[in-house]
Amino acid sequence: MSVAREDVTTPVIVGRSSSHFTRIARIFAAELRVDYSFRVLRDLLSSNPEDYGGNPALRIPVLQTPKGVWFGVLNVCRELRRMSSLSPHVVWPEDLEAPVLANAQELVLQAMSTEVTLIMSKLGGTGESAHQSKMRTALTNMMSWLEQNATTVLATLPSNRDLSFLEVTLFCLVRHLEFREVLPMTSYEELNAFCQKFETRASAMETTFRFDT
Ligand SMILES: N[C@@H](CCC(=O)N[C@@H](CS)C(=O)NCC(=O)O)C(=O)O
Repeated sequence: MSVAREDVTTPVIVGRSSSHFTRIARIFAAELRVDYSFRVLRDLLSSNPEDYGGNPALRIPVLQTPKGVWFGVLNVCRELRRMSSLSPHVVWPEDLEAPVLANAQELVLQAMSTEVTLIMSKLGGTGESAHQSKMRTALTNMMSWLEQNATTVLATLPSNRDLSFLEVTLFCLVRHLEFREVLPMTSYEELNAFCQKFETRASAMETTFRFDT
């Protein structure tokens, strides 16, 4: 189903229930109490930008609103914040001034992208190349860094925050690595403890990863 931009009165998130980038947007929408309809991208191998809400990068999530279309999860989350009638204290990437926080955000987003590349190359049907094996090493290194620094990261974030882009992305990354069986996560104790706490939020419970049917 394709939704023309002129017809959008309720915001539309284009994505997949199995996508970690999409889940970030949906968690933000739930936390910010922004209603939306969800348009599932059925074929991740489609080369038609229309299937991706018009995103020429052929990536999800995309947010369509009466104002326009938003590509990329950070843009989507920022627009959801502007649309919300609530005023929670949200910590954004540019607020992360301590190196441990800025580096954590960088590594979380990089790990998410590396994971996407590993999954997509598997979907493409090729065997593991030297570059893919390097990416797997990088992914493991990044997750070890995040495990070692998780306690400091969480203690350094502003204590009066309601929500942070860093925590939402970290949560979606860890749970997705498990869900897609890209990396066993049982030995990452600090990250698991963080996720167990984070997933008591209604926004996390409502957006559990699943494959769309
Ligand atoms: N920079 C984008 C990346 C989004 C992204 O990589 N999404 C994945 C799904 S989780 C995707 O669209 N993959 C399709 C592909 O790699 O071809 C963002 O911030 O939203």
